[in-house]
Amino acid sequence: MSKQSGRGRVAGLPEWDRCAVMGVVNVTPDSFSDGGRFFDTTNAVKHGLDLVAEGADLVDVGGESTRPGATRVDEAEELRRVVPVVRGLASEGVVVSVDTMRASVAARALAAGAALVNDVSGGLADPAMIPAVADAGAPFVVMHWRGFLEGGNVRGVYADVVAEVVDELHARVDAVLAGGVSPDRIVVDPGLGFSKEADHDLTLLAHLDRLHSLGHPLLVAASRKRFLGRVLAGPEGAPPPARERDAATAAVSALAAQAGAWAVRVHEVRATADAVQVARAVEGARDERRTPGAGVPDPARPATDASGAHGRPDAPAPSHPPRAEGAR
Ligand code: PMM
Repeated sequence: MSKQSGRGRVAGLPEWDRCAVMGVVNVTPDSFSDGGRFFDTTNAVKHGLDLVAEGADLVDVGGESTRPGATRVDEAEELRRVVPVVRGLASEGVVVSVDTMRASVAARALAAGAALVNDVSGGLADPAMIPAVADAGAPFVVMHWRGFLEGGNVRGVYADVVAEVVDELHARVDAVLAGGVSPDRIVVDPGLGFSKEADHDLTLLAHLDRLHSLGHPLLVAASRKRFLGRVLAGPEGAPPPARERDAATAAVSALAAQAGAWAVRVHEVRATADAVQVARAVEGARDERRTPGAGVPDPARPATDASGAHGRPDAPAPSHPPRAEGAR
């Protein structure tokens, strides 16, 4: 099996014929790379629709910044930020993911039409999260997390970052399964930048195959993160600001797609949509050589729709919209 076709699928979501693109809508005043830009419902919904038009297959809506040192937003405020945006996007047929550590927010977002719960704490921050996801029959992203980041990166000490992240994720997946979430609805994520230094992030990216050993589809969320700033700055230089890391992000998207990631989570969608499309075409050419007649994928071919508790039969055709000749 090729690496790309080994990316797996998630029950309850559409099935894409390549690495999926998850666009980010942060409905926050303080997220590290786009805080404040989409802080009201109308702007946030419009931004989500723009991301879909640029090639996002699903849109991740979050109302709480996870940057180090951020103070937690209270539950009522998180609900106020997230639920109307989820409802607005879902009503337009967008496949919506909700980025939250709170069970109550996850449940209300699912009721408003979200199809996936993305919890950066992997169910650790709120003991009610796993039962809520299990009750709803929703797909669940389990990210590697060692706790809230107040007080510096004290938890970011590893003897072998790959082995420890894999082991700790394994334990979380076991807990999620024990809590009743169905195995075919679990996605794992190494949690780049969370209690990790730049070298840890790079080492994890170099060993995505080891994360595949967990046996669940893999989400890679490198977008604009600090380690990319470090790479671009070189040993002595000053890192470029977060919003100047999109080309580097797209490079990671291509690498992740090539390594068999199920999806990549990004702020700037267009370049990543191109990156995963190219990765798919290269994979198709490799398959064609192995199996004459298999062919390069037709970019206009819509992805297969999957059925399931949270499948959205009205989801937009996930292949990226054809771009006008000479548009860029
Ligand atoms: N990173 C951020 C937020 N949500 N979700 C997942 N699954 N994985 C991540 O690495 C992740 C995430 C960081 O915040 P941002 O939205 O400002 O990039």
